[in-house]
Amino acid sequence: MKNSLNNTSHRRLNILTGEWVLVSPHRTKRPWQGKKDKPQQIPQVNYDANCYLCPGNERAGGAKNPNYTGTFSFKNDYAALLENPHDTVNEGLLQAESESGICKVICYSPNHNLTLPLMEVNAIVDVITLWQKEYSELGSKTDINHVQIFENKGAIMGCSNPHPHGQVWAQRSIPQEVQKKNTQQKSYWDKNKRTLLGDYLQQELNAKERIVLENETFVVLVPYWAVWPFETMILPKRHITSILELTPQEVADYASILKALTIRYDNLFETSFPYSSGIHQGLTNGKDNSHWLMHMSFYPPLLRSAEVKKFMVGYEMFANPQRDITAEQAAKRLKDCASVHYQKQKTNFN
Ligand code: H2U
Repeated sequence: MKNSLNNTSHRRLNILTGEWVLVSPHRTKRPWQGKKDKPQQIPQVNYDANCYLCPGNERAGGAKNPNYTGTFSFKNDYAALLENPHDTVNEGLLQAESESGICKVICYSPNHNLTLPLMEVNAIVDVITLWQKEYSELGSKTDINHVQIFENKGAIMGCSNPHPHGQVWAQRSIPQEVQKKNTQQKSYWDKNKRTLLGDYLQQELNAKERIVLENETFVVLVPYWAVWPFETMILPKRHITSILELTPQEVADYASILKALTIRYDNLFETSFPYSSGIHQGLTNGKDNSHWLMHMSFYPPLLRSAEVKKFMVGYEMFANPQRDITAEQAAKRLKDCASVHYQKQKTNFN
């Protein structure tokens, strides 16, 4: 890090949300005797008769999956958002409003034990193509103003099943994380007629301190304001508002950088690396969303090994997020990881 903050407590601004993170790099050597979580194991079988996402199996709600051979999506049997809106409550200080939407589950592959880093790039292209289809179909409905594509990976992140899958929640209102980013990007756009994240990316490409990976279309970096120890963001180099604007070549570049990033994640602690990832992009409210630059964020919980995670407790709950390892140190650690998956490295030596 080029400035004097490297060894001292400081706070950094998240320009996308307007919130701050406290950084305490001097604290990285403190002893740790706390909780260890079991590392995430990749299942040994490519079909599990008890898995509710494997092809041909019955789901918990009684529906049967088709014998799908590529990607597959279905309406969540336990959807958090219901399709029919009900009443509004407005009683003095008690305020509530009905919220409607559609929740779907997206299976990345029929193969129970494949994860993104172990999938072929072509198969990841198919996942992105399905994301595009869902974003387009759900987003074109008049009562859907935002489409959230995300993935929880690993039991530690609350994922219910190791079968490779993600989710889409599409809804009427704009969720609050997205609302914050919408406001910040809109005010920068109105003032500068350039995107906030496009200008931020330029500054990062010049500084070179937090870049993890780069190809023709995308850059992976650890954001200056990262909260999670090994948080990253995938950003496009040109002004792309939503995944629908990606050309076929850009989709292929997206797939290959997703694979490259998740391989490095797995290699960092030689485990199937847990995270929540999500795509933030233009709203589907029918308005001009030129102020948006699409981006995908990865929030992984692991801190110092496959077994020790970062806790968002105490100060984080009552004050604001805090981290010890700096974004620059995290970027270097990820960048230095091998580009070949550790499981394949071992196979090659045999
Ligand atoms: P995770 O991505 O966090 O594992 O969630 C999986 C979703 O799958 C969860 O929202 C849904 C759950 O409601 N699900 C079904 O729709 N059908 C099933 O048979 C089991 C799980």
